Amino acid sequence: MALFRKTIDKVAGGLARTRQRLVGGLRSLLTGRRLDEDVLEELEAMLIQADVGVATARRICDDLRAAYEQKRIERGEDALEFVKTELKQLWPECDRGVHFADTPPTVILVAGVNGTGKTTSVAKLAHLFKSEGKKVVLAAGDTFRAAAVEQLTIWAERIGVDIIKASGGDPAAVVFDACDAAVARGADVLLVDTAGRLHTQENLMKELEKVRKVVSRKLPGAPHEVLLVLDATTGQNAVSQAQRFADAIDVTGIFLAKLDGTAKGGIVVAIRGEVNLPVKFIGIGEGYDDVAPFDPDAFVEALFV
Ligand SMILES: Nc1nc2c(ncn2[C@@H]2O[C@H](COP(=O)(O)OP(=O)(O)OP(=O)(O)O)[C@@H](O)[C@H]2O)c(=O)[nH]1
Ligand SMILES: [Mg+2]
Repeated sequence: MALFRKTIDKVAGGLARTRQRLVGGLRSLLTGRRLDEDVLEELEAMLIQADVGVATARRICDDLRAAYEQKRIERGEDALEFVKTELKQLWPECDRGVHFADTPPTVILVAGVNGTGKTTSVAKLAHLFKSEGKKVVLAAGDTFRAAAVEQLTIWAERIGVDIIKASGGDPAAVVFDACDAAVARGADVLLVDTAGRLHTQENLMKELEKVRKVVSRKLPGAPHEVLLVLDATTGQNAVSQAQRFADAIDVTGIFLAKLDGTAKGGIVVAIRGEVNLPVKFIGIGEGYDDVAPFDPDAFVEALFV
């Protein structure tokens, strides 16, 4: 319970913008009002503006109208509590935990479009796993962008984890070496950073497949996770990126970065509604500690604190 509270407080900091806009807006709309059609319409618009998705916004409003007509709720203030409960119910039990290997190392590939926050998210995961007592090794699989290896090296030093870099420019070769190093060093987790790419860049998508193949040949069962990093500030774009990447490669989960940078944090809801992939982690700042496993209850509580 104390841990849950701590998570809520941490996530709440990162959700300040969304809370101010969405929950602040709902509060001032609903306080002292009856739930007439005008109010319901405005409420629906606010949910849509927060990017929860049109269908979900409509459904919440329909449920709210029904509850009002059946006198299950009466005051506008009760509607806020109702919305909160409805939001929590959007996520049935689903597979949000990390799939760890039975025999370490667990290999996690981190992929996504340019600039979404992949390298920072790798650092955050490294820190998170390290703080759980796991030995972490990073693979600098972005051999494309000049400063990428340097950027990851700085994170590795700050966090205090090993990093495997390449001499050449082939990410598959780096990952090949990194798998060996992870085994030799008794690592629990190998995190692989990759270069940014669009799902339409066929050669780069093939490169990613090659990396995956190398990993699976070296370590049967690997990669155990392929996390797609999405930038929450890009709104519905993030949703379509997720759909396209999921079609192109086997994504196992989403790391939703930069939630702190948007007032449209409802995108978490839209991803739930429109993409058949679990959000496993959220990024809520630029520091390596600005990360939390995604927990719907904690998320909604944090939104409404
Ligand atoms: N506010 C905020 N900024 C973030 C978050 N995650 C990443 N960033 C910032 O986003 C920018 C890009 O982050 P990177 O980790 O370099 O992104 P990337 O996907 O590795 O970029 P490429 O390798 O160039 O494709 C940096 O300025 C990060 O500090 C986050 O959760 N919140
Ligand atoms: Mg990067």
